Amino acid sequence: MRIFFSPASPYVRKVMAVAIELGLDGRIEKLPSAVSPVMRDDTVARLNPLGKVPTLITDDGEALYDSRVICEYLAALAGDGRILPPAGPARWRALTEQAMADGMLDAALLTRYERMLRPAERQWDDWEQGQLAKVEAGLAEIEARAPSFGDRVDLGTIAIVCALSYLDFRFAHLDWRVRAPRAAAWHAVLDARPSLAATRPVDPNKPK
Ligand SMILES: N[C@@H](CCC(=O)N[C@@H](CS)C(=O)NCC(=O)O)C(=O)O
Repeated sequence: MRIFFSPASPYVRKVMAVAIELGLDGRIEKLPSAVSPVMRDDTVARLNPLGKVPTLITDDGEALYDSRVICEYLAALAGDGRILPPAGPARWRALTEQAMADGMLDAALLTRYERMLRPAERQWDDWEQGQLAKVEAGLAEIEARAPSFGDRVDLGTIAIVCALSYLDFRFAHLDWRVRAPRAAAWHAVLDARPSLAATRPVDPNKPK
């Protein structure tokens, strides 16, 4: 399998962490990408009309996206029932937590694109505030749920770690730990797990 990859993408991180958990990472070759909402990467866009990463090319040559579909595909390939429980309340909980974490990321990313890509005179503060309100509400929900997470490792908790780490990576000024101390303690433990430690975000533009 091959995956269009970015070392900074939290969605790619989620997929790669899941692949490591499932023992499938060695079967996935990383392909470079240069995606952006204002400058499409034609190589990616030829396979995924949305022009986004992650996009996975299966051994059968099928292009799969987005990260949620890829994670479900990898779980099915591995015959896994732990990362994505096959049925029942554990499945709906993992999928809902993934949707919440990915939604926080969608909002954070829109904010970042607004600030990094839109010309300064066209930027809209209310837009940023609206998106960051989603991030904050998600953070409050994670803090409320944190005592129940325990040592559960599934698609929901992996997605949440990726979302919180992305805040560290691109929104350090939000200082989320101050408002979510229980989530912070939980995050520190799960983020040190090999699958997540090996996939921490890296800014491709910063010297190593
Ligand atoms: N819902 C998608 C989101 C993927 C996404 O937004 N990826 C970003 C990189 S972190 C991207 O490709 N951005 C380029 C664009 O928006 O055109 C997923 O879960 O895979």
